[in-house]
Amino acid sequence: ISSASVATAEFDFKAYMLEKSASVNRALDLAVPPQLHPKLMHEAMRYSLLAGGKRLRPILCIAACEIVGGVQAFAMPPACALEMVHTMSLMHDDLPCMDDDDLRRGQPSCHRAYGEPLAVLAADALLFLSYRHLADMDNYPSGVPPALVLRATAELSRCIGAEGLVAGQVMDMESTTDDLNKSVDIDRLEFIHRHKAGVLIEGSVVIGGIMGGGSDCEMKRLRRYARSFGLLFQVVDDILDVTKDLASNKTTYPKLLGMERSREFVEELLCDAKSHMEDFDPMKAAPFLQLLNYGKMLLS
Ligand code: GRG
Repeated sequence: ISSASVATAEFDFKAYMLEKSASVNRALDLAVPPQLHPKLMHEAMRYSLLAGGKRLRPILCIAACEIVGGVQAFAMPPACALEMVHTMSLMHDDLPCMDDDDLRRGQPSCHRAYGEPLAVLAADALLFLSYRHLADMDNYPSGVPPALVLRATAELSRCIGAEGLVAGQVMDMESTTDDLNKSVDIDRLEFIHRHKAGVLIEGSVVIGGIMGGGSDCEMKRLRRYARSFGLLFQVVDDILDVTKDLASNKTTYPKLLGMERSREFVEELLCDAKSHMEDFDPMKAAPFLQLLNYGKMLLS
């Protein structure tokens, strides 16, 4: 038995996720003060940001900082910034001009609770707050080099804009059609998944690695892990949608590849992601390995 499997078996994943998400929630609560004017806008920002959610991106960011030898406090401001960006992207995604969703994280979506104009503006405000929070050196313990924050800022911008989230969303919108002759092919579906979900997951891991002072070699391994994990996360989601009959006219991996090949693809991504964790300290790699197991467990 390898030391990695011993460490993974001994690691209490549930307790880890609960403890990390509680720290992230405390930091997010402080990051958006409730009493500022305009009051309703701040209320809407907090309504969406503090509504729950797994806090996957901030936790990946903190875990990546720790795996390369950094401490949680170095990664907390970018971790919060990542969750703000993720939340604002969900707020925009829920709008009537996009997915028109009534519910998000178990409560009425922001535009349902506060109206469309305020939901747009509260999401915009969260996007800019994310950069302010990331760039403000007062949010870091002393000794964090501003150059790392600058690198993290560049990485975040790359993930969000025309090469990242927004590109994935545009491609997804262009691909949503009832016309069966205009079906989405596998390359296009992979592009959408990698950009809509994958890039922010990759950014979370990479930004954590940057804040922890990871070496070039460590950063390469972290990025590769995150790329495979990000796609795995979406293929698992596709399989679950089809299994639970939620996919309707959505193009999914099982629709294009069949269920068996999609499950094999999940295995391949899992093996690949695992291989990039091999040279890290097994105790610190345990959350990354357990997240992969968790993804696979959802399918069993
Ligand atoms: C960034 C300016 C800007 C605009 C956003 C609308 C849009 C452009 C992008 C949409 C991106 C989107 C909705 C991607 C889906 C991402 C995803 C996998 C959501 C589910 O993530 P979980 O499972 O959710 O981590 P919780 O609620 O747990 O955080």
